[in-house]
Amino acid sequence: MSLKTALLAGACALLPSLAIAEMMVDDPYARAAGAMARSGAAFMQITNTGDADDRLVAAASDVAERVELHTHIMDGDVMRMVEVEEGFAVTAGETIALERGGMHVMFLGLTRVLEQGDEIEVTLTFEEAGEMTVTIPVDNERMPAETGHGMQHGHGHDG
Ligand SMILES: [Cu+2]
Repeated sequence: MSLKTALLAGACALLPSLAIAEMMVDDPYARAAGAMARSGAAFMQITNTGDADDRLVAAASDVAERVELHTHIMDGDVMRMVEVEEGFAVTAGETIALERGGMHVMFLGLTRVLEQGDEIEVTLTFEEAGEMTVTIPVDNERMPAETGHGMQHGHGHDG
């Protein structure tokens, strides 16, 4: 792992045959519930376009005192959100959806109001692909995706 990390950091461009994880982020947005909100969340699709399995292990942003990776679990009849210490697996060639009611990037202790139309920066850390900073628009008006691949008909979250 340390050798591979060193290679990725230093010379992956020179070693095209090395198995690498490359991440693409689609359709990101962030939201907070109102101007008084102490917390918020970010949602997006993450695709591993490389040929090595990878894992989102951390996220960071200056908009919050703490940024965690969360998901929702059913606790009896109640849906609860919990931190996922081990992060979210993103298998080679797969796309994972961070969405309402599922996996998300959690902002705890907002340092500023997330206004509609603002842009925030979030740095995602992947085990193999390393750090990636994403600019994410704030969209407090966006409705949860309830049809299609939503939770109701979903295939579960394998994160
Ligand atoms: Cu959360």
